[in-house]
Amino acid sequence: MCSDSDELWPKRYEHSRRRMSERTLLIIKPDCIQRHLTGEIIGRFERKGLKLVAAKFMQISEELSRQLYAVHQNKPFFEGLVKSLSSSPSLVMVWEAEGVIEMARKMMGATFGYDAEPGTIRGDFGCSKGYNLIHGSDSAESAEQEIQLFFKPNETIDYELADGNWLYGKND
Ligand code: RTP
Ligand code: MG
Repeated sequence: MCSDSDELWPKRYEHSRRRMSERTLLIIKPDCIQRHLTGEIIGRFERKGLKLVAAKFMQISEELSRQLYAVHQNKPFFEGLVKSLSSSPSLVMVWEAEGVIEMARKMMGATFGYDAEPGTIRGDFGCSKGYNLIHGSDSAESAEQEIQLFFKPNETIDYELADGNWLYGKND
C-alpha cells in the first residue's frame, strides 16, 4: 500500500538534495594541525550535519597562499600571512550544505581569537591575530574561485548522505 506522502516522497527528496548544492572551501591551517585540533574542528562540521565532498592534506606553497589571499596583497600583514600558511601542512577541504558558507563562517567566529565568541572555533581555541586555526570562504564567488585553486572538478565527490532526510526533513 502506498500513502499520499509515500508517492510524494521522491519529489521531496530530490528537492532537498538540490537545495544542498552550496559549497565552501575550509582550510585547517598549520597552527591547528600542529596543535592537534584537526579532529576536534572537523568533528564540529560533521556533527552540524555538513557534507564533506573533498579533502587534501598538503603543504600549501607560497605561490598558492598568495593566490588564496590575493585580496589582502596590499595589507601590511600579507607577507606574514603567506609565510605562516605555507610554513607547515594544512588540511584543505570542501564542505557542502544549503547555506554552508555563512554557517561555516559563524562556526569559525570573528577573525581574531581574542574577539571571537566562546562556542566558535576561533573563540574556543585561539587568542591571537594570525594564528586563527581555520580559513573559510566568505562569499559564493570566493568559494567558487578558492575551490578551483585547490581541486580539479573530478576531485570533489557527489554522493548522498545516508541521514540526509533526518537532517533536512522529508517535508522541506
Ligand atoms: P580567513 O580568510 O583566513 O578565513 O579569515 P577572515 O576572512 O576571518 O579574515 P581576513 O580579513 O580575510 O584575513 C585573512 C587572514 O589574515 C590574517 N590577518 N592578520 N595581523 C592582522 O591584522 C591580520 N588581519 C588578518 C588572519 O590569519 C586572517 O585569517
Ligand atoms: Mg577572509
